[in-house]
Amino acid sequence: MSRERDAVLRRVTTTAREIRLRVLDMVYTVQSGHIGGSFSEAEILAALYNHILNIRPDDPKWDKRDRFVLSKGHACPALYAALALRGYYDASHLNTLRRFGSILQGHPVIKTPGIDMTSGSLGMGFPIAVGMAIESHLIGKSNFAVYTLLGDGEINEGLVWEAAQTANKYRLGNIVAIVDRNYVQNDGFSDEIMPIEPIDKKFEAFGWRVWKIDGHNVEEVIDALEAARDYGDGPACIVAYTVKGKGVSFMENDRYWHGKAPNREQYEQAKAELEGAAP
Ligand SMILES: Cc1ncc(C[n+]2csc(CCOP(=O)(O)OP(=O)(O)O)c2C)c(N)n1
Repeated sequence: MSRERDAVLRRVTTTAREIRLRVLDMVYTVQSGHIGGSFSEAEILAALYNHILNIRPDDPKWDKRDRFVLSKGHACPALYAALALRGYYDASHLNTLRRFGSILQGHPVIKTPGIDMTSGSLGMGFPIAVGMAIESHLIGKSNFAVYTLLGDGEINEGLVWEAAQTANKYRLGNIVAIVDRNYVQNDGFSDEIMPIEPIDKKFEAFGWRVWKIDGHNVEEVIDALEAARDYGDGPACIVAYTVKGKGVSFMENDRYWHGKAPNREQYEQAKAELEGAAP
C-alpha cells in the first residue's frame, strides 16, 4: 500500500473513532440525541469528510462544493462531530446540541455551517439530493457531485423509490446514495417492521449501479466511495452493512439506543470501550 493511501486510512479510522467519542459526550452532556444510528454511520461520514467530498470548510457555501444530504437526519450528532472536526465551527458548539438558539439542532437545518439541506422527515432528503444532482447534471451550472445517506428503515418510504426512478430517468452520474443497513429502527428490527430486501436488487432494478460493503471496514468504505464517485454512467448506490450502536457492547443491535441518552455509569463504560478501540 502506498504511503499516501496508508495516511488516508489512518485519518479516516482515527476520525471515525473521534466522531463516536464526541457523539457520546454530546448526547450524555445534553441528555438527548440519537446515538445508535450515529455510531453505525461513523466510518462513512469520516471517509466522506476526510477524503471524498470536494469541500472548503472555510467557505461552506462555495458553489462548486460537493453536496451532502443526511437523509436520515435524526443521526445528525455524528454529522455535527464530523463537521466540527473538519473545521466548519468550533467544537465547543457540540455541547449545545438541541438547545434553544444553538446552531446544532435536533435535526439538521441549513443555517448550520456545512449543512447543505434541512432534513429529518424520513424519505425527504433523498429526493432533494436527486434534485440537487439534476441541477448540477442537466443545468451544468456548477458541476458538483451529491452524496446522500439513508437509513434502512427510511427506505420504507415510497418517496425514496420515486426519486430512485427519477435519478435513473436522467442517468445522473453525479449522485451517490449510501444506505446504512444496520437492521434496526427505533421501533424494532427493520425487516419485521417492513421487509425491504433485496435492497441491492431493488436499486439495480431502478437503474442504479450497486456496491455492497462492510460499512465499518474503512478500506472497503473508501474503495466503494471512490468507485461510486468515479462511475459516472448513472446513479450509484452503496449498501453499507453496519451495526447500530457500533463500538459499545451494550448499545449494539439494541433499538433502545436509537434515541436514548446514557446515565453516568453507562457513559463511563461506553467511553472506556470506545477509547479502548484500536486507533
Ligand atoms: C416521515 C417520518 N416518519 C417517522 C419518523 C420518526 N423516526 C425517526 S428515526 C426513525 C427510524 C429510522 O430508522 P432508520 O432509517 O433505519 O435509521 P437508523 O437506524 O439508521 O438510525 C423513525 C421512524 C421520521 N423522522 N420521519
